[in-house]
Amino acid sequence: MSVEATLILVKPDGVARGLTGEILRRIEAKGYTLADIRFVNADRELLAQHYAEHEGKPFYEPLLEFMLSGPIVAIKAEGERVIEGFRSLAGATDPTTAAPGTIRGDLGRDWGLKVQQNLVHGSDSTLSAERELGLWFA
Ligand code: IDP
Ligand code: MG
Repeated sequence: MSVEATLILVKPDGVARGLTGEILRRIEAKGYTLADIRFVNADRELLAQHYAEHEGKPFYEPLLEFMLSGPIVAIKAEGERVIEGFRSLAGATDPTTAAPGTIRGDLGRDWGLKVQQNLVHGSDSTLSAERELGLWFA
């Protein structure tokens, strides 16, 4: 096993709903270390780089609008296998069907909007984690 670092974002819906503390609590309760944390009002350029893989998809523009709609809390978390571990804590992308016990499953739901407002982002690989940490903790 190796100690990894991952990028976690509390998206604008999570911050607006006052769930930042609950999400941090779950990360810490799992035993991961909070290595860095910052409040970010992201600009379009940062978000376009962050979500480059989704450019051209139907939900891309609404996703950027959503991510621009309010402050985001960016977290660098560390621990053994934290990348897949946090993805597991977060749950499936669609909060309606995300498993109970996960952040999205317990706290998220479908609000009938164009974008799935699913509270959190977590890097999905070591390559993504390095790239994304470089963007948000430049
Ligand atoms: P992930 O956040 O679980 O890794 P991705 O497929 O990387 O999911 O999508 C990035 C974000 O785009 C999702 O978290 C969600 O907010 C939004 N999204 C993904 N798929 C859809 C969709 O089919 N409709 C609306 N929004 C979506
Ligand atoms: Mg993703």
